[in-house]
Amino acid sequence: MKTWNGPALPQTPVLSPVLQLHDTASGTRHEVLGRDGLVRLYVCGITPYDATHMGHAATYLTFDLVGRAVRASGLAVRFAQNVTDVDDPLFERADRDGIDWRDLGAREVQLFRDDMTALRVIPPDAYVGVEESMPRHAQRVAELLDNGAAYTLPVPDEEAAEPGVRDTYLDLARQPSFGQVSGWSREQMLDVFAERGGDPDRPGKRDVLDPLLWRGARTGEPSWDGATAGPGRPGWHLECTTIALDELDAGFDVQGGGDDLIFPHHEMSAVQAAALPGRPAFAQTYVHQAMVAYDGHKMSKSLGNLVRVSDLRAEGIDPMAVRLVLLGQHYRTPWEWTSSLLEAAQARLVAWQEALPGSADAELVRTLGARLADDLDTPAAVAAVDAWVAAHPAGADDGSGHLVTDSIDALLGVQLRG
Ligand code: 5CA
Ligand code: ZN
Repeated sequence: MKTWNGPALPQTPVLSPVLQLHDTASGTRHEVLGRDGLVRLYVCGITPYDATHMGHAATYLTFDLVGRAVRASGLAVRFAQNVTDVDDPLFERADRDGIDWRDLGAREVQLFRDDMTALRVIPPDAYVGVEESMPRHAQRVAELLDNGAAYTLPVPDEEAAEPGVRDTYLDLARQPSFGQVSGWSREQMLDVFAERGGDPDRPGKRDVLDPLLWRGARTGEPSWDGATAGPGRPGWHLECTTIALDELDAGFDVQGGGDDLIFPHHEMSAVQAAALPGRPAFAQTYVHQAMVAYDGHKMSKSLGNLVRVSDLRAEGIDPMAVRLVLLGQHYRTPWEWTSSLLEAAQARLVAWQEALPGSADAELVRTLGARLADDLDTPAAVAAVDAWVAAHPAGADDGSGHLVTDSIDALLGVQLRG
């Protein structure tokens, strides 16, 4: 898929320390060192049936900062992201609104691109939708069936689009690595499996938690040629298994998303990779953004308690103020969006712009790099700039250059100079 236009990235001559990130799977910190100077980053993309809200924005900003911190430590980044453009929520919303699901997806993906551009989020190198990558998903299912890692169940006659169609599941009992990403107990898994897209009540499954790899064609639902698996469409987790391995290769560095993806999505994406021939390793580090709430609940498209990036843009709110709200929060601490946070960020942006630091204070730049490398401690980085701005009153310009503004731009993604 087409991505979006990336922001210009100023060069900052001051090298930051190696990025350290909290890994969900081990519960410890990992150094993001990459291989041969390259860090491979996969971030789960949107399901495009409604507009980007602040929860999404927080998640994509967090991984934008991962990319910026990695670059600041002197390494290169290869960044891949999927788009869940074939899934039930899209079909349901399109039905409700009487529009074609492809048109709905295309419209919302375009809005996402515009939101990401406005927020100065660096685009992925590979932005891959499910429909455009369909044969690759079917191929993975064939491989899992061939090596005995998967099994099929007949689709009930009253649902089947044609006689003989089958659903395909991964047989978790054969996968010793199951559970290693989340570290959750079976009880915890069962608690959320159904509400997060699982089908524990499907008769005939060997284990109620077995993830759906391929959904056999149903009457009234779009379907594609699944070779050995028959007509149908891929299960959600398979989408990210396939795209991450194809675009980044085994053992890539970071898998990212919101913490609502820890289980089942990231757990299943990883175990499905481990079940493939050659048992390719999945991610080395799993990084999760805490949930952003609004009106006392997780901000979510399904609940409808949304603050949309596009609505704020339409109201004329400077996207850099939105970015500053997000930077003021640590990614691993849940928080709630409020209008007073936005007002404070707008005031901060004005203060930073008015100080217009025309300076090459390398010490501040070193501090910013160090705070970011410290598991993305953005609140501390923002506080360091605040302190610097307070010590350099409006108009102060020591004439030594633009290292400070360039670094705030490169490291935090906040553009202060027009
Ligand atoms: N398409 C899948 C991933 S493959 C998906 O989860 N799409 S999504 O549109 O529902 O969410 C996109 C990203 O935003 C995911 O990483 C999700 O974890 C994150 N996200 C969703 N709601 C919130 C929220 N309230 N706070 C923080 N992150 C959120
Ligand atoms: Zn995903």
